[in-house]
Order: sequence, then structure tokens, then C-alpha cells
Amino acid sequence: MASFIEERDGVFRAVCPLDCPDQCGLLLHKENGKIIKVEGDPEHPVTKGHICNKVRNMTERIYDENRLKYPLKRMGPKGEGKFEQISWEEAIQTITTRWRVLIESDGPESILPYSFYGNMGRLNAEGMDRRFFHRLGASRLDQTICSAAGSVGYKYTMGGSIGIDPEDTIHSKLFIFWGINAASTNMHQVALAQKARKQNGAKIIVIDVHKNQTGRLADWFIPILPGTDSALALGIMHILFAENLVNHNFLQEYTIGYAELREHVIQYDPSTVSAITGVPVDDIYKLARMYGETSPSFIRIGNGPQHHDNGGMFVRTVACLPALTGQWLVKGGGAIKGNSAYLASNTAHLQRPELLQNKQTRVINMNLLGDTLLSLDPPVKSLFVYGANPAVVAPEANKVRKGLEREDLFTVVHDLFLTETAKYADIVLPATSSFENTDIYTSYWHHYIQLQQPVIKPFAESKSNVEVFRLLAKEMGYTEALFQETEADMIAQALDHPSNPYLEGIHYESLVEQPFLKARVKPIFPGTLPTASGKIELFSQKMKADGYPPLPTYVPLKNDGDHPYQFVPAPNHNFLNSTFSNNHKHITLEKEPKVFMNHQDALKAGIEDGNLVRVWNDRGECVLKAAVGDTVLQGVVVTQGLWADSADSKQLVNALTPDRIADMGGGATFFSGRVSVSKI
Ligand SMILES: Nc1nc2c(c(=O)[nH]1)N[C@H]1C(S)=C(S)[C@@H](COP(=O)(O)OP(=O)(O)OC[C@H]3O[C@@H](n4cnc5c(=O)[nH]c(N)nc54)[C@H](O)[C@@H]3O)O[C@H]1N2
Ligand SMILES: Nc1nc2c(c(=O)[nH]1)N[C@H]1C(S)=C(S)[C@@H](COP(=O)(O)OP(=O)(O)OC[C@H]3O[C@@H](n4cnc5c(=O)[nH]c(N)nc54)[C@H](O)[C@@H]3O)O[C@H]1N2
Ligand code: SF4
Ligand SMILES: [Mo]
Repeated sequence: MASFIEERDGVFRAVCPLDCPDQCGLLLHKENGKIIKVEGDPEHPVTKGHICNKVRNMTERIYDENRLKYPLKRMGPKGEGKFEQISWEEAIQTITTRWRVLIESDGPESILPYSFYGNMGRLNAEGMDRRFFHRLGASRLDQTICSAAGSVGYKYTMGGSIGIDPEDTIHSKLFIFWGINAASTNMHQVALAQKARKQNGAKIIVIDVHKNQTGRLADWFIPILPGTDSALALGIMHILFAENLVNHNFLQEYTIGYAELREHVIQYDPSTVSAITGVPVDDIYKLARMYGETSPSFIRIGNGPQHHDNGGMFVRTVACLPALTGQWLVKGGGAIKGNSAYLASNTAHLQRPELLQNKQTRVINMNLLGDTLLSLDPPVKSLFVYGANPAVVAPEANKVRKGLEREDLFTVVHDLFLTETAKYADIVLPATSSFENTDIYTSYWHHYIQLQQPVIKPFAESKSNVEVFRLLAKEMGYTEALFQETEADMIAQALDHPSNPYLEGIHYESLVEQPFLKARVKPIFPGTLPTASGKIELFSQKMKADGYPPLPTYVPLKNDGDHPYQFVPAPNHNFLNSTFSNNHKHITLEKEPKVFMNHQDALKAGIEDGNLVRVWNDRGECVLKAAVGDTVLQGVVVTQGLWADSADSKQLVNALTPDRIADMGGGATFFSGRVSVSKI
């Protein structure tokens, strides 16, 4: 079937492979064996033919002249980017020879895989690779960089990664986009909100530290000081209880700890909360009353506020709000933080954890990559990077770079491009794009799963992650049959998951027949939650046992030094993390990185709009163009996008970000750093 498509021209279904909640259905137009146009698939039930500009321009990336064509070995110093072509045979042999020596001398834990979701496909992101590294006994990576803190926080309240069906939000009358730049990062949730606004007069509130494209489309934009959102949520609870805007029946039936919560939130009176958050007292009342009086109301919980020291507690706290008003029982009411539990596949089948003989194998938090490479003992001696670009996306970038420069570190990078990370590699392997592979894709926002089959032939000599790990397994002499399974076999196993009832009826064969299959979801309530009590845990015994306050609590950010500004380096519109930051078309659309600054602050610092400024702290420095205005509060500076740096530019924002670990889940704290800004 697959090769049949590869040989043909025409229009073919595909799915967006990027780490984006929307997971759009795509149509690929193919002529003379090449994709000439990417557009949205109008038949996709949620994304309905609309896609973002990034992926509309995907052909620019797939056929970019700089795409890697064959394996490379390093010829110059690490970081310089001088390489020479080698064969796959030589590449695989060099890697396995080096690894065999390392396993002998330092043990398998001296090897560290570092990966993330550059391609969301189950098999390529967390399938054959896991089997391979389990079998090898390599150190394990704790994948904490994205949403770990918030996921743990949400779980304390709700028991798992379960929210409402986004398709139901068409019925919502109030949308609160809380710390999510949805116009850039979840465009179809915005489309649903705008449709609801048109159809039934729904209101859109955006709570953010930056009035960006999402804030601009809101009916009401509420600026807030970074890292203070829990206090605002607790202030809303204070008013809901005080003004009896809570749903007693729901609280009684479906929650535990609401009497304790009611007492506890007395301390979060509006003037206290206003002093913490920078939100005026009147606005706190107005927001709480709108929330208490509008039904259905929906909160889209974003990733922004959870990239802070207190991010887990924020999500745990905000997740309590819909329970107070009983919104979970109303179609279109409730919240979404993430929905990944619904289409969770059988990871035991897919990843084969039983291959890992030493169950105590060390686990390394990916947010600590810099320290790991510089000072972990026993040391990491080899790094295998795939589906990720840590030299740009990881915090404390200067430490990371210094670690990558280590002469005794044997680094392999598998990617489509010679990324900043790849420039430090000893061996670089070319990766196929997702349109060249077979894989399955499940959204962490909507409820659909889609199969991708190869639409074009592998670009030059590139290979998929699955294929690379097959080759490595073979060369390492791993004879287990599971290393040579086909993609179809692996998909069948991943979907064979009796303990997930939502997957019922979804099989490889049905995915071949039908383009989009929906998880068998039903409303969360009435029902039992996967928490210890089976209810929404406003008071959590488990949190208490884990050493946290058992009730939602505002915990201030940690001290990050005396620099005057809180620094929020968020994603931008035209890149996806660092993906597209090296593609001419996307750079042209995004223009240049800026630092948004309040005009009062700028006035005091003698900075004018358009000036080049030095943004710095004890960790590093950047040079960015100031955008002076009223899009941020005083004391806050925001920049957008993970730009690649070059010899003549200093725009690596993660040179400034802390690698402190968040309160929960080992999460990242990208937005909890402080900086100084001065005119150049
Ligand atoms: N265009 C585009 N889309 C993307 C991505 C991308 O890079 N570009 N990345 C993808 C990935 S991996 C992810 S995880 C998601 C992330 O997408 P989102 O969930 O939107 O998260 P962020 O963009 O990190 O931050 C969202 C917002 O939080 C704000 N913010 C920061 N700190 C605070 C705070 O303390 N309080 C409040 N209220 N707001 C705060 C930022 O200003 C920003 O507008 O997007 C995905 N989609
Ligand atoms: N300052 C700051 N830093 C951040 C964030 C932030 O908001 N601010 N956001 C954080 C978040 S939420 C995340 S999720 C991380 C994301 O960090 P990463 O996951 O590292 O994301 P990308 O930068 O998109 O890098 C993905 C890489 O995978 C490659 N790739 C794509 N498909 C494949 C494939 O099939 N095989 C292989 N081998 N490679 C492939 C791409 O070419 C690209 O180079 O960044 C984090 N870093
Ligand atoms: S990046 Fe997001 S919005 Fe853009 S096509 Fe992919 S899934 Fe859709
Ligand atoms: Mo992410």
C-alpha cells in the first residue's frame, strides 16, 4: 500500500507531525514525485481544512537546499560545522564500535539518549528507540522540558490527562485562555471560540503577561505579573465562595475537601491578590463574577504559567475552578490542560521496558543537560540526539554548549538539518521527514488518531528513526525479533491496549480504511476520576504525602538575583520551537527577534523603540531589538521565538534562562529568570 502511494502523483492525506495540539489533517499535492503544495484537509472533523502558515510552507523545509542528504563525520573543532560525507555503513559501525568500547570501559549508562517530539509519531518518537536503549541499558532521559510540571499538577486535582472534548467548546459562552498564546499555538481552539462568539455571543478572556496576537483578539485582556497566576485563581475562589457563586450539589457529589478549601481561600482577598498579581481589585471581582455567572464556561490552561518555579501548583490550582462552579457537568464547560490520556497507546508493547535488565538504571532530567554533561559522575561519555535541538531549546544554553564541546564526549545527532546541536556532533545522520514514514499520530488536544503512510520516497539517503534503531540493533548483535518488526506490526501492538477503553475499535486496519478515528470518549461526569478518592481533589492527601501543601496555594517564584526585569522568552508564531528557525521562508515571515518592554521602563532606561539592547544576567547575554509599548507590565520583558544564533548575532535566549527545576514533575522554569536590559 505504502510503496504504491510513493510511486504515484496526486493528492494524498497526511497529518501534521509537529508538537502542536491541533494535529491538523493535511492534503499533500504531489507532482513528479515531489510535494508541491501542503494544504488543510477539509474533511478533518476538527481542523476542517485550516492550517497554519508554518506548515503551509512545509515544502520549503522538506526541499530546503540545506537538508541533510547523507551521513557525516566531523572534520573541524566541535561547534564549527565542518563535516565530510561518509556511508551509512561507516556511520553505524563507528557508532556501535565506540559504544561497545564504552559499555566495556564505563558501562552502558555512560550513553545517554536525548530526544523530544520534533516528530510526534508514536513509533519514531518513542517506539523502536526505547526498545533499543532499554536493551542497551543506557541512561534514561526524563522528558521534562515541556509540560511535566503542569501534568503532575493537573493529575493531583483530576487524576490524569483528561479534559473536555474541544469540539464541545462550540457551546461555551465564556472562554478563558489562561497563559496560552492560542492564536499561535492552538489556532483551532481560537477558531472554535470565535465561532461561539459569533453564534451565541460567547466572550473571550485572555490572561497573559504579554498582549500578543491572542490578547489582541480577546474581548478582555487581563495582564498579570509572571508566576502569580495561582494567586489570581485563589482570589477568584475567594469571591465565588463569598458571593455564593459555587455549585453546592456538584461540590458535594464530585469533590473532596471543599469545606477546607472555603476556609483556606479566605486569606486570598481581592486586595491581597491584587498586590501580588498586578490585577486591579475591580477586575478581580469582575472576572470572578463573570466566571461564576456564565455557563458553560471553559478554561484553556496554557503552558506559559507552568514554565515557572511554581508551575505545577498553578495548574493544580486553576484545575479546581470548574469544580467550584460545577462546570464539568455542562456540555462545553470545564477545562483542557491536555487530553493525552484518551488516546494513550500500549507503551509496554511499543517500548518493551522488560528489555531493561537493570531496573535501577539512572534517569537524567533533560532540563539539567548542561550540568549533566559538565559534572555528572559517573560521566556521560556519549550522547545520541534525535527529534530535538538541545543546543537551542535547553535552559542554561552556555552550560549546554560547554558540555557539548567536551572532546571526550562522543555525540551523534540524527536530524533533517545540521542544527546547532548537530554542529557539535561527531557523527550526523540524515532523517526522513514524517511524510516519508509510516507512523500513527494522536493529538493531545482533540480526540482523533490518524495514520501516516509514506507519500514520498526518502529524501536522498535519509532514514527514519525506526530504521536507524533497527540498523543499530542489528549491528549491536541484538537478535530479538522485535527489533526487526515492521511499522504495521508496531502500530498493531501499540493499539492493542485492553486497559484503555477509549481505544476500543481502533486498529491498524481500521486506520488504513478510515482517515480519522475518534477515541470513544464520554463526558467525565457523572463518573469516577482516576484520583485516589475517585473525585476531584480540592484537598489532596497525596500532595500532603508528597510534601506539598494539600490545598491550592500561591507560592512565590524563587529568588533569581537582583536584575530588574522578569524575563519571559516564549515561542513565536512562525517557528515551532527551533524548527523552522533555519528555513528562509519562515525567518522572512518572522523578521527578527524583539524584546517587548513597557514604555515607563524604557523611559527610565533611556531606551527607545527599535534600539538594539543588551539583555543579560549572570548566565549569559543576548542582543535584541527593543519593542517599546504597553504590551507588557512594568518590570516584565518578553521575547518570542527560539532563534538559531550565528557568528554575527547574539539571539540565543536560553543563554539567559535558569535550569532550576520546577515544583513538580522535574519541570522547566524557562520563564522564571530575571535580566537586566541596557541600551547598546
Ligand atoms: N507557533 C508555534 N506553535 C507552537 C509552538 C511554537 O513554538 N510555535 N510550540 C509548541 C509547543 S512544544 C508547546 S508546549 C505549545 C506551547 O504553547 P502555549 O501553551 O501557548 O505556551 P507558551 O507559548 O509557552 O506560553 C503561552 C503564553 O504564556 C505567557 N506566559 C508566560 N508566563 C506567564 C505567566 O506567569 N502567567 C500567564 N498568565 N502567562 C504567562 C506567554 O506570554 C505566552 O503568551 O505550543 C506548541 N505550538
Ligand atoms: N526559552 C524557551 N525555551 C524553550 C521553550 C520556551 O517556551 N522558551 N519551550 C520548550 C518546549 S515546550 C519544548 S517542547 C522544547 C522543544 O524542543 P525540541 O523538541 O528540541 O524542539 P525543536 O526545536 O522543534 O527540535 C526538534 C528537532 O527534531 C528534528 N526532527 C523532526 N522530525 C524528526 C524525525 O523524524 N527524526 C529525527 N531524528 N529528527 C526529527 C527537527 O528537524 C528539529 O531539529 O523546547 C523548550 N524550550
Ligand atoms: S503546526 Fe499546528 S496548526 Fe500548524 S499545521 Fe501543524 S498541527 Fe496544524
Ligand atoms: Mo512543548
